[in-house]
Amino acid sequence: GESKKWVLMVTAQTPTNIAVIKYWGKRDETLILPINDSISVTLDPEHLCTTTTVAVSPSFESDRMWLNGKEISLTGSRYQNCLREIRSRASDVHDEGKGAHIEKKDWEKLQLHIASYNNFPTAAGLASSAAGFACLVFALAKLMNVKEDRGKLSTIARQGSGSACRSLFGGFVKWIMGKDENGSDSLAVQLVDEKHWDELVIIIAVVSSRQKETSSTSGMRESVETSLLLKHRAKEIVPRRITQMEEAIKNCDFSSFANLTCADSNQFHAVCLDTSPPIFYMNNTSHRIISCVEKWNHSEETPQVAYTFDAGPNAVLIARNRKTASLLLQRMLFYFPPAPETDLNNFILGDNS
Ligand code: 2P0
Repeated sequence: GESKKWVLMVTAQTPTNIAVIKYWGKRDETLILPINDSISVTLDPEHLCTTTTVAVSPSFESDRMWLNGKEISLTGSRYQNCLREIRSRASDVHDEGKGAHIEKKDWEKLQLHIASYNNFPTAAGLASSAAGFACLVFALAKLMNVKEDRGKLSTIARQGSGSACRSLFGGFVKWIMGKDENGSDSLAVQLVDEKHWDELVIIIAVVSSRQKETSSTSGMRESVETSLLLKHRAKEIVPRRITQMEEAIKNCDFSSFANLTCADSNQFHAVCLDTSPPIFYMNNTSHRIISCVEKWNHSEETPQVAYTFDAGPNAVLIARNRKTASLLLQRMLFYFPPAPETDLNNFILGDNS
């Protein structure tokens, strides 16, 4: 096309996901291939999501990206790998209204502008990179008329951030570690959709919205290098847990689901302690939340709430139903009364350290 006036745009919204069987450790750092399968639940799109707009125009001079309104560099290999993989699968796009006619080969030369927003704190252990790369890859695939299924797109999102591959699907999702050296079979599959187990209520207790000290990427590298517990976990523990978790999810068996989720979170943090030097993601408040939930669960006939913690101190609490969720909130507010002058968008627990 001669006209430099047109701009084509696509906007997508992608929720983050929370692992109930954790991914921790890579066997290939460039392709981002994990040492074990993992299972996650994708949150509702209204909460904890990324919104990304991707635009293409002949008037753009270079690929550029803004994250939460601030320009960031796209030179990192993770962005470059995602952009290259998507561009190589682009198809013709014709927009008569705008006079835009893009042929497959044009996509190599056309430059992109990308604007992305998180509606939650970045890098506070709330998996912003998961929603971010999933959304970026999904939006670019739409813009460039990429004709691949979501499983294939998940292998591209994976190269941006491992956990991102799981955010391409709703409901419960498994990231299969795969066997190939090139990563083609390391992809996400949906186990059940979001309607399958809709009584569950997920509450995120923001213990601290500060940035974490050890990034997941370097943390898991150090664990792979130094933790014997991680080797044992990946080989002997996780495979069985994956099978049991799939069964629990299929049967909506909350008791089994909660036991597996809590045990796997605790083992992940034990691996962090087993790393040299040790990594501390949870703080005192996190530990108090665990005690509180454990006491409650043991005082009932069957578990009421599951907890899980990622690479940060914030608690993800999964209640078996709405009634339990309301009791859980009451308990949390009693034991951790909100400090004055807190950000009312978040539910911030007492000890804001
Ligand atoms: C997970 N986490 O399964 C685990 C549990 C944190 C604890 O995936 O290096 O940001 O980009 O692949 O995906 C966080 O790690 O790391 C993560 P990279 P990622 O959700």
